[in-house]
Amino acid sequence: MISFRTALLSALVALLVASSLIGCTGTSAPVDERPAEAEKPLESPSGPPPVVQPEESRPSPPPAVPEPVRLYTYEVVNAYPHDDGAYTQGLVFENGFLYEGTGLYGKSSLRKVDLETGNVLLSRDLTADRFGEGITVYLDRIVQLTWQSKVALAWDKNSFELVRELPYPRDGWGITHDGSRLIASDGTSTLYFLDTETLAITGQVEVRDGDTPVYRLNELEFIDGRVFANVWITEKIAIIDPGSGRVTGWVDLSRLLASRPSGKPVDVMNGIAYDAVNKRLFVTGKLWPWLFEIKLVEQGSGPG
Ligand SMILES: [Ca+2]
Repeated sequence: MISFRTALLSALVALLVASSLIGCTGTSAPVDERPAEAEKPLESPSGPPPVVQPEESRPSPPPAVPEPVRLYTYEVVNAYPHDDGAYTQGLVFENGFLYEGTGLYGKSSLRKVDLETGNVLLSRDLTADRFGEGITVYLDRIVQLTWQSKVALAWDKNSFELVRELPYPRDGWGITHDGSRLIASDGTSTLYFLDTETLAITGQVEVRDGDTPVYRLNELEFIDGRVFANVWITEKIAIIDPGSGRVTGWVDLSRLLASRPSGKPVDVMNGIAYDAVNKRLFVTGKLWPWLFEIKLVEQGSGPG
């Protein structure tokens, strides 16, 4: 009897021991209940500062909604005579005068023009093998691009003497400046930022309206932090954020010249100038008989 009870106890003990062993080695060990911190890798002393919250606990930022593209039409404030033989490729207003660069082989020039009368006060012709393009006035120099001669011209602003020629290894279309950099177009969707002395490229940006590149950027004007660009061969001006290349607005200048027909053949709209002192915006075109002062009128906005 005793030996039977002993055997029964031994069996029970063995059963308990076995059960205990299964509990210790079972696959149901509560791994998932470990504190979350135990899962984190140790942060190195040079890791992120402790004030940075984990991504999961930060409030969600609002979804990025692109700023809508503003759409403008115009009002004509003034119309001034413009030489209808001037194939306008560059236009600038400074200190009461217009500066204009004209194109075509054998007809290209640099001009200083009286706004009110359109009279040419001073001019220099380019050699017949050079097709003049955009101009910008920077300090005491006027920089004038040529279309495909791979050279840019630096003129003295006051005497119109040619100071020097600079290599320019791209097509020249439009040029302006933002106070510290020249900004140029070459007929593509790219704006190039150039050193003011050497014209070497210091940066560039692709111009896009939403996701769509905007090609054929032509005459340029820097106005209040934005680059205004004629888009060849349209009657539209793109307003561009030079930091991102994003088009922030469009100006539709349809029917501008039709309001004052001349009966003579004209070419496309080209030429934007800005009187920063009196906040006057001027536009004209190639062979246009008029130069217009316009005011932008916001019409609404389109998708960003
Ligand atoms: Ca201009």
